[in-house]
Amino acid sequence: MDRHPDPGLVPEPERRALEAFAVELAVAAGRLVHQERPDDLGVRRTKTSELDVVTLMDERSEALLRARIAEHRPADGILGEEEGSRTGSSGLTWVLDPIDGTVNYLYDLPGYAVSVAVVVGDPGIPGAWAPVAGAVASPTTGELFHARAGGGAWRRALRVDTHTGTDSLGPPRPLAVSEPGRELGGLLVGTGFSYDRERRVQQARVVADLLPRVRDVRRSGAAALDLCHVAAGRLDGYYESGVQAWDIAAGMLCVSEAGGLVSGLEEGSVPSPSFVLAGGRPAVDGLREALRPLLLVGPPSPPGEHPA
Ligand code: LIP
Repeated sequence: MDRHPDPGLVPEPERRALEAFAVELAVAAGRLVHQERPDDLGVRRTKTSELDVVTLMDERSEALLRARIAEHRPADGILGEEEGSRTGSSGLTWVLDPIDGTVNYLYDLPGYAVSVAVVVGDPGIPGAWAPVAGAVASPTTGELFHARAGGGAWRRALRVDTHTGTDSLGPPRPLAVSEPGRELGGLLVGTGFSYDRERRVQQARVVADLLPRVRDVRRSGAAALDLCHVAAGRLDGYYESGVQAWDIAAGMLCVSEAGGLVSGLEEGSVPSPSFVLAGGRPAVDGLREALRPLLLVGPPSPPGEHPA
């Protein structure tokens, strides 16, 4: 297997067509989850922990995305957050987060999105895949972010007309990461917390150390949007442990096409469920230097016990 797949091997006209299809998919699913959210939305089931919830609309959104991909691109594989993977024969796989920010959505908070990416390689293995094109639709804030490898990253106004059920997209505006330098004190940093309570103990310890040293910390609840906000220069950096390929595939392409860097904890490493770090290069360097010693220490002592 190619451990370093190159999205540039997909011809530019095909990349452009894939980006347009990713946009179409994200907008359609974004409209569905925005317009058809039931007032009495509840939790249908839980996954990795009792905090990791699935709603009816996560399932409906993924079903819509899968049906359209099967209809228009039957040879492509699919990896979706709710229904898992289907192998394809084209070498391309669609990586779908039908609602990123599900807990926001459950509580009717606006910070959720539909994230759609198409990648080369195996999205189940960190470092064995790379995004070719992607789109993130944020229907409540009326924004669409999209990118293709080598084609730049873009933001467009997204208006969903709830009466007619039609969407309109504004003109594309280019995205560029911020350039605040590497000094922590000047950085507005996004992060997120796991559904695993044990992992949150370490995440709380890390953020407690970082918070007094940076400009401030934001926790939006949706990694795809955090990455798009980095791409748009609205956050100087973002880090999180515990995110999956479907959370980050489209957003990380937006960051890299906006002139930024997305990596793992070590310099030159790839993002993985254990860690993702994004921003302009100086901000990433500054954050890595601060976070590395915090993340490489052992697990915290259980409550009541004190380390020597
Ligand atoms: C969410 C991520 C977020 C993280 C949440 C959760 P979901 O994904 O986007 O960054 O902090 O714990 O993993 O479950 O809403 O698709």
